[in-house]
Amino acid sequence: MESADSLEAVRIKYLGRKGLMAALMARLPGLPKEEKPVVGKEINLLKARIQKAIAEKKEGQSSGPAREKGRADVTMPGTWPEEGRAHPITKTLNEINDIFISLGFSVAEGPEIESEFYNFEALNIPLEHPSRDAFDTFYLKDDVLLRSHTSTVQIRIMEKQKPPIQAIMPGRVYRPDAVDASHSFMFHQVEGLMVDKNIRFSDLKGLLSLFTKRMFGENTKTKFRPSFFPFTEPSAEVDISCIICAGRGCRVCSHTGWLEILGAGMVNPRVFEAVGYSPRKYTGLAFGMGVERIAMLKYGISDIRLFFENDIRFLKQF
Ligand code: 2NL
Repeated sequence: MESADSLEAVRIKYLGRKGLMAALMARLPGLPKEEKPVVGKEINLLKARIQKAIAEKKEGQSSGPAREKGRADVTMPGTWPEEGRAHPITKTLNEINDIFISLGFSVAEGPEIESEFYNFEALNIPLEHPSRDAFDTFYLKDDVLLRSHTSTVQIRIMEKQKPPIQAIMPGRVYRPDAVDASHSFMFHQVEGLMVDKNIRFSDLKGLLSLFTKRMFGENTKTKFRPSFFPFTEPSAEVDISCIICAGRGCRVCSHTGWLEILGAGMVNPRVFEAVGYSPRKYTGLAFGMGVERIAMLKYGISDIRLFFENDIRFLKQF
């Protein structure tokens, strides 16, 4: 029974760089001219036979019932291939999508590179308006920029389709934020839009209360605070009762009992005008949330940068 080592010794003896076959080859130049090709061919044939014989021996060593040959310890733990999994942002995004899909929303996607019309003008954010600062994003050249919200996709849908519209738009967005534990120049957003006759603020409240309960648990309370967005009127910031302390007050909620999770409002009539809908005929609700923020709250992650560093020890935990 040959061991792998003795087989390797045989290989080196015959086929190695200084082996017997190489020595034969080295004598070729000394032969008469007409014999050279004949002998060279013979040597090559011989080499091939040796190679084949060694390969066959090797095969015999690794296959067959190794247990009987006494080489394998069957009590050793097996080896597994590393299993892949979804990134925590992808997981959270899928969860958000599934909730809205179950409520009859469709999912729409669009380009990350946009024009000023879709990113600003159509959303009632005029060139010189101060509210543009928060969204003023990365320009590739004049009038070509990375979108700062996925509302751009909603504008594209409204341009193409008539109400009723009920859709969510997940995707990457870009903002001029300095990176720290809770900010990133790139994050993922899910925006939602519902447009029809007689969509009311109560629909918005009902929809988002239902969403927060499905996402964070049945006992989650929802609170709407007045706010401002250029594309909605009225606008609200939406808080949920703290999922750590259930509203009693703790470090995570800065002892307020509440956590801010999304922005929302009724679609500003000027947005409808920009896409050619009649604001007298239709009303709409809209909302937007940062997926990273939702994932951080849900999984208790304290630094947004962990999502993008791709440290396998972090990613393995989800
Ligand atoms: C946020 C808050 C929000 C919207 C997004 C929207 C879109 C259209 C019309 C009106 Cl087409 N509104 N989207 C409304 C309110 C808030 O996002 O920045 N969350 C990360």
